[in-house]
Amino acid sequence: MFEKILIANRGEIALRVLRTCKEMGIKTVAVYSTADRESLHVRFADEAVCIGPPASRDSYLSIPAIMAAAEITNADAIHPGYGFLAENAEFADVCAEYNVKFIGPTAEMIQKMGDKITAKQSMKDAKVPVIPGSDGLIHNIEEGKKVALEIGYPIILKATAGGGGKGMRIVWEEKAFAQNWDSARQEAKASFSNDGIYIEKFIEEPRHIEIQIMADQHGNVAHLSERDCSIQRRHQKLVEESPSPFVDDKLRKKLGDAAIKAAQAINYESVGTVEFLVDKYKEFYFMEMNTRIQVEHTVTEEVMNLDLIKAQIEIAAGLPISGDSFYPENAHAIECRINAEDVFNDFRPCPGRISELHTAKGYGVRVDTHIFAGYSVPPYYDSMLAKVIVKGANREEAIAKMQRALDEFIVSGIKTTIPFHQKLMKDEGFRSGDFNTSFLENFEI
Ligand code: MV4
Repeated sequence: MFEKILIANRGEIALRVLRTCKEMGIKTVAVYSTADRESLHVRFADEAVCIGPPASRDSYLSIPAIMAAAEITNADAIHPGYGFLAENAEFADVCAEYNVKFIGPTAEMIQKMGDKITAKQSMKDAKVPVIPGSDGLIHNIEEGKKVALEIGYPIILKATAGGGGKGMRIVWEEKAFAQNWDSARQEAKASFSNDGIYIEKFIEEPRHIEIQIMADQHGNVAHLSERDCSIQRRHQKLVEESPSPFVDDKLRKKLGDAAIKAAQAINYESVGTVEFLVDKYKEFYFMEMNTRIQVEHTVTEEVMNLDLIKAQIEIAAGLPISGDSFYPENAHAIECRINAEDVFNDFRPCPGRISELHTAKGYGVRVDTHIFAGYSVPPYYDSMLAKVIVKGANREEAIAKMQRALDEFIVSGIKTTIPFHQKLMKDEGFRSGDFNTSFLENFEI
């Protein structure tokens, strides 16, 4: 097992990783920017190294700064958390070069899944269902229109380097093709320095359902059931739950088998997530694979009764997973993301000082957060402050528990997304479980 892990992240996930390291008897190194000097991950770690000024590119995204911190502290592994360098193949490569274990998959696996066309082709070869579309990149408008006509409108243009909706355009009819082509390419080029575009049939009002998997270095792959992440706003997830109200045992088995096939196809190692779009007929399609631990891993932890960070560290150390079948508890977990945002003003970020704090507590409630009374939310990073995760015997009980948890979660001094979640938990559409990724487009807070 590792002796000392450097945590190349900040905020709640740095704390989350640190806690498991402590429980496993592993020493920890925190890294921090000058904006995060007073953070809890710095206070609770065995050692802490300042890696630069507030801007991410000069600190949490600086590979030289982080490798220097690993070197001077003699860390034998690095946990990247999520965001920042978690899916940076070059970083994984540099770690390998320095003989520091990157706690995640290899650079090659990250690269394969990071390029969407390569990923899609690997899945097609492995007989995982993919969305009908172009065979690779589209080179010009003429070729694009031809492919679109064959598939049938509406179609969607996607950036091969994409993710998170950037460089994505829906095209409803041929006469709108050229204009959308130009804007998709421009956005892709500006965002990823890669203007490669491909075409897919546009799946209308799908659910976003993802399968958590884990795969060890010995060829064992297991899936850990699904999360429904359909409640999103502008590609930012706000609520996740497990099980999905839409997934029955038959669909769960099919999704699980497909996710395992996906991981096996690339000899995947580590924890990971296979994302699917599921249409109203319960047909499902591979969308992308995340090669990191995700924000919403906690809902899976609650229903599976399993520490996913511990599993990730054990896998990285070469330990085998304990079997190939894991079953969820007869329970329902929901997570609400509490962000420092003004929900009445277009979810505008609202950094500032937290003057008073009372987090939710009690039976079946878990709060993962790095904030405390007197903490100042810096303006430089992601606005997520806390995750409220509840577990109940069924969905109705979980919603009731979330409502009472949100009611006793008090943050003064800054605006948060709590009022949004309170409204959502009362909404008949949400409560019915009959929603899709378009749900929040017509939701008035
Ligand atoms: C799609 C789609 C419909 N049809 N692809 C959004 C982000 C990127 N990962 C892929 N996305 C989508 N791809 C086809 N062929 C709809 C979306 C989509 C979406 C997907 C998951 C969750 C929320 C979404 C919101 C808008 C669009």
